[in-house]
Amino acid sequence: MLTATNDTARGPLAHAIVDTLVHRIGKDEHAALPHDWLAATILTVRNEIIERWMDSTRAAHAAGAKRVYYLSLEFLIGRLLRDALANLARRDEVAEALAQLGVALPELEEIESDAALGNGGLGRLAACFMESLATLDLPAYGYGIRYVNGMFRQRIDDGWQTELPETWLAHGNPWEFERRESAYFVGFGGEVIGTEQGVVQWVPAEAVEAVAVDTPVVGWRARRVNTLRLWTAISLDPFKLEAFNRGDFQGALADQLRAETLVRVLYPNDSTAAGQELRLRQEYFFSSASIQDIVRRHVQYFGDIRTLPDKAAIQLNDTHPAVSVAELMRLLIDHHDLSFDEAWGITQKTFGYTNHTLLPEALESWPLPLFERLLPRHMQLVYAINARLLREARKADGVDDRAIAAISLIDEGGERRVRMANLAFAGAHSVNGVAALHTQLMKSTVFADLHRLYPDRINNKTNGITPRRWLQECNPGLTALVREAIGDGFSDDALKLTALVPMADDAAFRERFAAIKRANKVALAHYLRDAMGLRLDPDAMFDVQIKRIHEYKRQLLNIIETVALYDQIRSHPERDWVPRVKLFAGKAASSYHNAKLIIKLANDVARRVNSDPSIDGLLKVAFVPNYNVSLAERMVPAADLSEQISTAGMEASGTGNMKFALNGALTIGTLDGANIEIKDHVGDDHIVIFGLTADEVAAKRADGYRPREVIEGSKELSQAVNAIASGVFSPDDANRYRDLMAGLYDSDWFMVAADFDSYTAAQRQVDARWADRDGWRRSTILNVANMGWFSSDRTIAEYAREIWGVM
Ligand code: T68
Repeated sequence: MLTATNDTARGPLAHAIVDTLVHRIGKDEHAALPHDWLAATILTVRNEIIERWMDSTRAAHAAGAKRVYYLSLEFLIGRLLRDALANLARRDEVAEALAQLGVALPELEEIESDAALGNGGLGRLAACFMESLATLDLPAYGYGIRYVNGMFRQRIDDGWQTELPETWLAHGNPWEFERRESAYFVGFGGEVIGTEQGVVQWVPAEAVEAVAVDTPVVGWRARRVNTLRLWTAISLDPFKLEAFNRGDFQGALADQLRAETLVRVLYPNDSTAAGQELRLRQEYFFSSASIQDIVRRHVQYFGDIRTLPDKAAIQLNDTHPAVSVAELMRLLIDHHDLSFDEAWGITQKTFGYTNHTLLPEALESWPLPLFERLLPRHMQLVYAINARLLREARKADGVDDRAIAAISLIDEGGERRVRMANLAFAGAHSVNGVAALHTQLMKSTVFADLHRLYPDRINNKTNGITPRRWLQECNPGLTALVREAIGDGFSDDALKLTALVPMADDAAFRERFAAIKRANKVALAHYLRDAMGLRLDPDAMFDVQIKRIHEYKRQLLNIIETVALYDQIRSHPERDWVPRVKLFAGKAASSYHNAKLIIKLANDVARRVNSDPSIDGLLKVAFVPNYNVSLAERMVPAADLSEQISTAGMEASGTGNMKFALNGALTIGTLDGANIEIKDHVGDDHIVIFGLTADEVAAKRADGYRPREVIEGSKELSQAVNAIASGVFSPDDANRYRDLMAGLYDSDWFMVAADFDSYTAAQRQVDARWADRDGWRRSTILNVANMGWFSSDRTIAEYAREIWGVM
């Protein structure tokens, strides 16, 4: 902290912050700790946001506007203060006021905890979308769960991942507003009874109360402030006095415990369906509360539930909220007395569904007995929807029994299960993929039969990222340079970044661009020195792979290539090697054995390589612990090379790929997900592509791929794999990687061996480009210039026009 200044130098904002500190936090300036200053600052800034917020809500109401509802079990929003100040254009002013109080704003920003209510790309996409919705002045609500513990904190102990609970609420959360008045009952279990009037009634065996907790989301230039409404759970009868008096202390608190458990923790699996009862309970809890809230608001504002699709667009972020389809049907039929057909028409017109993966293990399906026990009324409705769907299917040409089985909401192969993707598809008028290739593959694989039946339903909305957080806030140096070169227009319309194209040929601009990249690398190097004792040369190439650890993302390919490179450097020290720093970061799902082993391998390789004096520091390897949004904000601006090397056909889109390119890194990548569209925008000469295409991967798998032959046919690859397998990097446990490497020989589902030679060649091409300093800078400037299309403003505008009908 700076030293405090005297009272006379203080302006009104400084006085307001002190006033908040005293009257809201209950501390005086001398007793205040950094977290007290942070809370006082947020509460002061919040006042301005609240006024915009109420204006936004009133304006939407007065206009009778259609609202967008984004239902997502994950919102990976990260820190909020810097984002809010930037979008309010108040950062300098607040920094100045705090300086008058002897407090440094950057230090406060640094201690704000990350709201990590998401696993990875899917949750971060939801956060970017919320910001773009507000920026485009669209009335929208995000709906999710206020997890007490978000994504776990990762510690690396002796190279192994340890998971610790993330306590993001430890210092309270000054951004949120609890709305006790917006509360709904959510039932579970019990039975369905038919009354004499033919009315169906669900009598749940248990119920919790969902209570809304609202966070304002500020759009760029504070044009609009929308609401992120996260549900928390309380028990209806929190403390059973009668049980307590009997001495049954646990019984007295049992209901409360059950309610708290519902919202206790985010499931930390990405790309895998969780499959436990608690997960289905979470999904239904937040879906039911959200749908009840939407229906209540609609009826209150517009009177007639039949006009719901004109006034509400509900987007399902993956299948996690898909039970909402059945929940809306239930409310329309059982509570609003609509016929099944009328209810179905309204439901389909209201919902859109976004798919984020084709991986079979990620496609949610629930054992039918579990679904029926927990949600008996919804089970009946799923059967009724299915009957209607299959009736329609049988009427269509060329639909045979195999197609019927694939279309059905019930998977009958083995233990019967409810297929949530099919339910979401059937219940929505729009089903979208998140990049062009992914959408094509949806049509030809997972949804092929549904697509034949409803050929207009699947559409593409290529993902985007918000350029506020992912350029302006995380990379102020580059932002200032761009502003100086082309004016400020790009900050309202990212497509205007193309005005930078001619600057790529301007030698003086290239120098300044390179100096900013270097400064970002120096800053990251200092951070990593303090955080983990690493010493990095900022003039080496920073080669970065940061994302969830998953076999399909192929961190293993990168590590094996690193081992091969290490070997080459040792064998040929006389060659002109490009100094490289290989940085990895990412979390592994706690139950994902191979992913955890890959983290250990990265750390084992790092230890060996970094302590080998014979390579003279030409190669450094590091695994940076606890990857999260804040760490990404540091690493992305400092990267030279962006590793986007998934097995083609497996990464639906990727969004990290966009963040790096926008910040002036060159991409090495496969023709997968949005990499393909990035290549189309930045130009073939300004990206390094390698490896099999999605079609080639599929063909190879179908033809009986024999990785053993591939490995044995490549000297470099077999040497690297055998070194790892035989314990060169794990002398303390020589067998540690034996099975992992054997898996490459025997099956290699992710085509690591098949793509290895092509990847190595691409890496040497990267080295050659790096050696041409002007060429490298030209390419990376052209990346920045041509990445404007990947703004989430463009993505949201497409959703708004083509799916939601609100623009
Ligand atoms: C990601 N999916 C895709 N899933 O993998 C990525 N899954 O290609 C894409 O860019 C991104 O979505 C945004 O569209 C995920 O992040 C999960 O996190 C997840 C969580 C729970 C269950 C299944």
